[in-house]
Amino acid sequence: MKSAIRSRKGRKMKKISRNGRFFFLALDHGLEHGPSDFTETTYNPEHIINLSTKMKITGFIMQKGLAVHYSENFIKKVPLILKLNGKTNMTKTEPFSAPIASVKDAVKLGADAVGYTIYPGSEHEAKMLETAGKIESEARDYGLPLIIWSYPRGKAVKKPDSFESIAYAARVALEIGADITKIHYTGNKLTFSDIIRIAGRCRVITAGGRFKPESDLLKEAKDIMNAGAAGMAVGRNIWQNDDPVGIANALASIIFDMNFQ
Ligand code: FBP
Repeated sequence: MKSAIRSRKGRKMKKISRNGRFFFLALDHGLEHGPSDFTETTYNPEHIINLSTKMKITGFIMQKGLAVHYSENFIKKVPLILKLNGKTNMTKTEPFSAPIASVKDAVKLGADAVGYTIYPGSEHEAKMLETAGKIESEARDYGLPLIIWSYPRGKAVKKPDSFESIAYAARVALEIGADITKIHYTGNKLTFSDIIRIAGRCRVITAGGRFKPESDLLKEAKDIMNAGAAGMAVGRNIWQNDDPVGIANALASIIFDMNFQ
């Protein structure tokens, strides 16, 4: 127990948090979904990357390619969270997120944390868990926090959005040793607070999901934080908004400034 607590403290969480909470901008969709998520304005990654420095975020999630090509635009102003694996949505086979960057790459690129996706329930779960285990050890050696995207998926997972599936996925992230897990919101404050308890000392943040009206997004953010979440990581609902900085900072006010019971 003691050594687990020590190693957890060894991770440099401060750089990616404010008031103990997290708010990350996600822009790894170019790989995950392709250009269909973007518009003529956002096709060029530089547009959002440059705006990120005006957002009250505590981390910017991207794949290695964007970090390699654009880090000079934001590094030292916005903490980098390097996503170490990914997949396209062109294949319709059992989900597998392939490693495309290493913890060493993250260190060389000046990252402040690393992110890794697992799909609990997939036929390829074993491979993803094995790599997650190695990444957890390496990230700990470098003092880098590990964020696990834990999305239950695959043909064996009949109800990926159910309480049971999401709770199990969150717990898997704790068992791997993740500092933070990024999961989908259940849509219900009460069940979500149970999930947060099930994840224990692994902090829980949520993905933004498909674009939704601002009022729905802000209400959801309040509910998620009220349930006891540690923050959010949002992509499309920020950069598909006509005012990405405005909506990001409205979310930041909820995440960082509001008191939740
Ligand atoms: P959003 O906030 O846009 O939902 O992004 C969250 C995210 O997890 C991204 O990090 C990732 O690129 C994408 O969703 C994966 O989407 P999918 O659910 O289609 O696999």
